[in-house]
Amino acid sequence: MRTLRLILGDQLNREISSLRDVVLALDIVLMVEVWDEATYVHHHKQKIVLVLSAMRHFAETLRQEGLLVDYVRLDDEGNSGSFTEELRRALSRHPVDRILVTEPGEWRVWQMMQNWQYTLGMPVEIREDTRFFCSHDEFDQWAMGRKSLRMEFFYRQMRRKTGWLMDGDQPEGGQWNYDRENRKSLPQHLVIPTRQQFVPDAVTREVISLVQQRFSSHFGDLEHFHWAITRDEAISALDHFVANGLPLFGEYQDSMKTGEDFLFHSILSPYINLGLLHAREVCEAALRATQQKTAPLSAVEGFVRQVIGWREFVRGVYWAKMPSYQQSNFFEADRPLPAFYWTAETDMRCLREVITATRRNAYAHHIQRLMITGNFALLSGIMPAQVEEWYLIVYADAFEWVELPNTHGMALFADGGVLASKPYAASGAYIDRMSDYCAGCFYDPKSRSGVRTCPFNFLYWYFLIRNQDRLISNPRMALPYQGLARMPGPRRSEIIQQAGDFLENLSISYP
Ligand code: FAD
Ligand code: DLZ
Ligand code: SF4
Repeated sequence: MRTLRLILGDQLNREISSLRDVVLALDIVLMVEVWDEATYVHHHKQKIVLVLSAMRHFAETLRQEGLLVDYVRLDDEGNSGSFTEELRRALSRHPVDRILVTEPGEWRVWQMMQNWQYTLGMPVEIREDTRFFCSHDEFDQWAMGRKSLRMEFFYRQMRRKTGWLMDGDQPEGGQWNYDRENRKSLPQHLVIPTRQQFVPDAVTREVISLVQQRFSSHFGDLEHFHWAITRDEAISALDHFVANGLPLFGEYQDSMKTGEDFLFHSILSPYINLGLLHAREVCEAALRATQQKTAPLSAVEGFVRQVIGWREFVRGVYWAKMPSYQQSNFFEADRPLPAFYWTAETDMRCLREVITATRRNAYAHHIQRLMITGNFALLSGIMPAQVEEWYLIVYADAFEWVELPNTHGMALFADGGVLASKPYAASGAYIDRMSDYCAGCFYDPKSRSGVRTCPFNFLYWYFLIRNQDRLISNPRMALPYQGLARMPGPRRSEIIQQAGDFLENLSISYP
């Protein structure tokens, strides 16, 4: 039997299930660069370069192994622009008996695949994506009958399953989670590791000029393209992180600093999501650091939790709840996304710094995504669909299965608490404590009235006032609502006035 094996742009791993049992010199491996995938949202230019160049390099490694690879480039004559039509064209080039593919990461593509057998008139086998620790069935079984889904309990199941950081049935060191030790603000003179930068080779340079020509209107700079493109480079990035970032990863995970775009974060998410690195090998590298005593248990536990906890958990929620998941809008947020999310032109320094870095790197670290751009969108009542589209566009690691639950559920609480137990809402005081942004800002996080009052402060209280009926019964919101109850009436009115004036101007600025 001759098989046409389609490999998608985020399935760039030799262990991918669709390449299992591949027959050399008989089966055809098909990889296609298609316009639809580059434009279903207008991805950051660096993301398009990363995906296309990594695809081209991966195809070459398969060829070197002796596999028959049929590779369609974006600017090849006759390229139809879609997965379905490229499969149809490939079938006319290759007489085969069936099509084989690994399930996609995104619901949108899954729906497309459901029609292939019928529209292409060819048997289609869709295999499970075995790169994840938890299958869809296993997640559904874990979720069944639970009143609420909480990452912490799911994570413990994953720890038991992998046996990582376990002492029999108990967590190593006596605690499941060392998050309490992970909330330090950054000492001023701490030396921060430099990001490992990869120099674009000839293939990447060719893709860069293609993207400059064809996607010039997309968001983002290309001058600072330093991503790893091959598996070897990605392994080097992993080693660099384990040696330099991991030891202090936990302690300063929630910190933010002007001009330091990466701090102690791994910058590995695009590689794991594309398949250049396997989540298992990333965790194993971190675990070796505890054995070799080059990183403390708290840092390694914190890192492993992100990968086998959060990453697997959000994927589970996505597939368990789609497609209705993205329809909810718990706060009935209806404000358009402000223009400064694209231009970075705002006097709010925290937002300006994060959005500028996002444009430069196609990256922001978690706390910037959650507590700066996400927090502002939550407090201001920006439409979930527009915020979600922004997050899907601007980051190199953005794929809907991981972006949507993080944005819709974690940052915006638009799912009403499916994913998080309370909204991550914070005032300027939090940002002032965790960053140095406020020091150079036009606004003052301590001021209560006047033009320099930090917008995060009145927006925070206005958010609580506006959503009191929705949130007051949440036990985790008891403290903020006690604070609001103590607020004198005139102060409350002042906040409503300040927030109203500010938000009115914000809407006007939408392009
Ligand atoms: P590190 O801080 O070094 O963490 C290590 C690894 O853990 C990451 O590489 C990633 O694989 C995993 N991880 C950490 N946190 C999460 C999380 N919350 N969900 C899933 N995996 C996690 N991550 C994406 O991969 N793609 C996205 O599109 C994406 N969108 C996000 C949108 C919002 C609003 C928020 C709040 C978070 C989003 N995240 C997303 C999660 C997280 O912010 C990124 O994974 C992380 O910042 C990537 O940088 P890093 O590799 O340096 O991560
Ligand atoms: C993100 C992306 C882009 C920009 N281009 C392609 C492409 O040309 N060909 C391809 O196979 N995949 C691409 N991708 C990744 C896909 O969007 C991704 O595989 C699906 O969203 C499924 O998760
Ligand atoms: Fe952001 Fe307010 Fe601080 Fe300015 S003062 S950086 S707006 S939190």
